[in-house]
Amino acid sequence: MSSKSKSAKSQQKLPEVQAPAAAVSPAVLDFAQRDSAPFPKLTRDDEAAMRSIFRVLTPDGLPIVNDPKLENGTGVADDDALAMLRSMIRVRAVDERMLALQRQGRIGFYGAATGQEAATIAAGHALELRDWIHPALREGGMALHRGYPLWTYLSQIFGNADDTSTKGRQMPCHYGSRALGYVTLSSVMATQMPQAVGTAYAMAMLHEAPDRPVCLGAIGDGATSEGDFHVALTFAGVMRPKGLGLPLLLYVQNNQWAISTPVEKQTAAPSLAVKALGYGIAGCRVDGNDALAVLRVMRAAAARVRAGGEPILVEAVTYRVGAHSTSDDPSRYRDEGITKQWAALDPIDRLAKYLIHRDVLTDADVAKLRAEYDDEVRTTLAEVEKVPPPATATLFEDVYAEMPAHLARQLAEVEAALARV
Ligand SMILES: Cc1ncc(C[n+]2csc(CCOP(=O)(O)OP(=O)(O)O)c2C)c(N)n1
Ligand SMILES: [Mg+2]
Repeated sequence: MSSKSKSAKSQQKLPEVQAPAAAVSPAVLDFAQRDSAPFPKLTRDDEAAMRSIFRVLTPDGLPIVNDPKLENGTGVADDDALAMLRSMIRVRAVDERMLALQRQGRIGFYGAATGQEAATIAAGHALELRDWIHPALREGGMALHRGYPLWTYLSQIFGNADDTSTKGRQMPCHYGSRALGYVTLSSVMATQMPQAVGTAYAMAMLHEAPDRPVCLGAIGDGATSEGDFHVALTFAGVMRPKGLGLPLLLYVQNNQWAISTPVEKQTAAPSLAVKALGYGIAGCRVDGNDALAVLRVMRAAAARVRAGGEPILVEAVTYRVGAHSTSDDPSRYRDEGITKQWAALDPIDRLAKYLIHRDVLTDADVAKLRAEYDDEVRTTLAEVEKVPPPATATLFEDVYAEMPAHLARQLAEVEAALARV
């Protein structure tokens, strides 16, 4: 560029452009301003519950439901709300740290539940320890909430010698614990549903109503398009062990995206819960960013199926604020301006504001909790990273009761090769 045109350009007066205020997306507005629907009846006749959304708190954490017949007016004890908040903050701390670690090349993969902590933790909190969970990718926090040690959780991500659940043979996030009734995650979408039907059937055969262990099968919105979802709902509708309903909770975290496919492309149905109707079982929708609402619905649903009632499909409406996984870049297929609007409906802030409103916590207490869990993750991580990989022999174990000669030979070859490097 010549110096003449340069100076002409610099003298040019640029028009003052006012950045337009980000328009609030109609979907976000509709979600944020929705009134709470009445508490769902959890029967197959309650069609309204399959379209409208039950919630207890406003997006600012103020109670919408204030029923003098209920504990605290909301139906949730402060201890329960606090226990959930703690786990939600802890999961956020783990997720944030794991995302950073993957970017630094220290772990290979991670799937965060950012923005979905209420949907995950409150559903887990509604269960008893003897209940079973068949989780999908966003439910790792349920395992932590049940007592899965952070050490083992992080070891599974590294696939090190302390990865007692998968012995370094699985991708990160595939935690599992027999003791905690937390079945190892299967990556294959929707497999959780028929498996959960089977586990619920077993619970019904082994235990008597009204006190049966319950099984929760969890999937995402995208998995509702898989054949397994429909297979499971068919069985859930017709299998009646001992003449009773299955102790089964089918739980769908509708985070509105299945990697790059939005939920509108997944189905033309007015909700995912309404799909239960076609199979003759109960369904309902709950605000998945409202821990109190999720807890109340899931507790009522668990009590009902425990006692012998019909199985229930619960759709928790939430939003995947982050990427699908560390292998994904959502800015390539969605408007991240809208994501920011969903992020403003953060479930952790909402529950924290409620507890501050109730004088259970102060702002400083919440900040302290965040710092405490951040610290726990950092210090545990520093030690877990020092744990060596699993022993070479574990590559060849657990298929046969006794290692056959050809595998023993291969193990010896691998060990000899490793000794040379
Ligand atoms: C049967 C099958 N098809 C495709 C995939 C690849 N895949 C992994 S996660 C995913 C999207 C899952 O979306 P959703 O069910 O909404 O759950 P979310 O990840 O949003 O929690 C896909 C397509 C898979 N794991 N299994
Ligand atoms: Mg999804």
